[in-house]
Amino acid sequence: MFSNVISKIQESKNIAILSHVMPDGDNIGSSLALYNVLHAMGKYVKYILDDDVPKIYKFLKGSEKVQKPEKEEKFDLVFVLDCGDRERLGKSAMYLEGATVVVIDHHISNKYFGDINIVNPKASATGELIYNLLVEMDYKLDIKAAECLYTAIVTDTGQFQYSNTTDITHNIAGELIKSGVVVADISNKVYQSNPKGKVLLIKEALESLEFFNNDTITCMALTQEQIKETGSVDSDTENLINFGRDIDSVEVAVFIKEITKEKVKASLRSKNRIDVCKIAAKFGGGGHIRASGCTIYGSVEEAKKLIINAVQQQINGGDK
Ligand SMILES: [Mn+2]
Repeated sequence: MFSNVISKIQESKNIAILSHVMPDGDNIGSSLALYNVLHAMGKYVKYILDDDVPKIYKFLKGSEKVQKPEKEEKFDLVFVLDCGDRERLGKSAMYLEGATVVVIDHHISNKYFGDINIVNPKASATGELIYNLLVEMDYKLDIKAAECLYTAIVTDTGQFQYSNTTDITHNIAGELIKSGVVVADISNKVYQSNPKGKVLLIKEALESLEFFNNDTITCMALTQEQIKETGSVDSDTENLINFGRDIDSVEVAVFIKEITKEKVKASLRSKNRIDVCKIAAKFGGGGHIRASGCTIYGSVEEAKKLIINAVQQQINGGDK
């Protein structure tokens, strides 16, 4: 599956790894795993990301080496991981030019914008695909790279709870544990290390919770002012949407985050039957069947109306 990619790695001297803005555990974990391996192989490699690495992922090896897309530089080979659309790369997209681009991803909405595209929507996380790549490279995983991949998988599967979790996911997790990963240690660092500001933000998010359509839809919204006042950072909003989804009557949860007064990021999660990727696509976004997102140009209130309407139509129209 990866023979093309492996020969490209062998041929290349300057390699960059890029991923989407507003990073999560999967794109950081899979990118850092690949970064550490290529670095250990003696390659000149840079991991470039528009945003800061969220605090909870800073224990991962190599996180201190992540660079911002500030300097113009040419690379022979550019990996784009966990990112379905070049628009989601933000400023980092400038490094695609002139390079052989390898896209490795599991988003069903992937636009195949690379020269080589390894896209498998059945993979629970891009971390699974990077694991497969390393196996095919005959690379013996050390604990540090294994921790990166385990973090990628545990976060993108919602701690092995989402429907994307398969026997393959668990087999890979098992192999990573064999390589030295201590499960309780990762849980402690990723899930039991909330900064105070994040908890205050959870309080604000719950305060904003609204129910629609006979309690089958929830919506929460946060403004930049709330993020600032609670002393939290943008990435602290990751997963807050789960509070709205994890209610017995709810099928779809919506989470709206103000980016500016005229621009918001909307996230969608569904539980059993609604394809939220279709809803996000109506607004130019994408993602997975059970987890998607889009950007809407408008105020929080305007975006809320638009999205709730679209979700309501999907739920009531029988259109899955
Ligand atoms: Mn992912």
